[in-house]
Amino acid sequence: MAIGTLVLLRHGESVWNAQNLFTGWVDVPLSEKGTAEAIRGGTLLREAGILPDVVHTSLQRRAINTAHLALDAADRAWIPVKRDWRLNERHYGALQGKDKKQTLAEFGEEQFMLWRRSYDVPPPPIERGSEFSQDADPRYAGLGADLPLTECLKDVVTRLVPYWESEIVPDLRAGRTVLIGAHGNSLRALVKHLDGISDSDIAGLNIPTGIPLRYDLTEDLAPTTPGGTYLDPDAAAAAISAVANQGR
Ligand code: DG2
Repeated sequence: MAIGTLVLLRHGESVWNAQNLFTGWVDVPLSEKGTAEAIRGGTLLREAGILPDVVHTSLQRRAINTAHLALDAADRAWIPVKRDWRLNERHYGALQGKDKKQTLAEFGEEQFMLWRRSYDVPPPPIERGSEFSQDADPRYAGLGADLPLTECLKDVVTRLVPYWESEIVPDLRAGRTVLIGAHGNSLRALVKHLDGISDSDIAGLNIPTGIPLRYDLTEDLAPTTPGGTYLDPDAAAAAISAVANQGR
């Protein structure tokens, strides 16, 4: 028997996605296109008859605002919200603020893809106090030694799964429909966990902006449909290949 429905929503296009810059923990806003994608995501939820009862987001405005715009479009802006840094995007270390195309040209395909998609090779750490570091950001003041200076996907799995288990699974077990507003790589980490994707195969998985991905889960938290179901599969397929080809 299925327990509650889970919907994963990567934020709409951000202004740095539009400029092809590595973003990570830098708190950039949505672009105009991203705002429209978020509203469209909510319309898709409404049309599918999916009514979230609770929303979990990262601490980053592109995910917070996308979830809000989507819920507003679905007439669910009033539901309870939980936010946590464990849903944040992967910290992109010293690559934060760098142009993806220039990085590819400077370091070559192999290194570029190791940094972007390998499971366990983090980019070089960001320098404390540098322009795109978060060490003076008050929202992370309580993190202490947990504040990352860089992360690989494995690090994201390590910090995200405890939040999944302690905060999100109880909502699902209570029969709630849960919306998660998060990011390309934090959602890749969650999908890896849900679908049991291997460390090497996860390199080939990309998540498009603004298109809700629905999962129905069994009692033992296995997806009834492996990989879930995008609410607009054609748009998702096109957007997935655009993400895969970023930097080229
Ligand atoms: C992107 C993902 O994260 O980039 O940090 O640049 O989802 O928060 O826009 P998001 C970033 P890639 O790993 O796909 O290059």
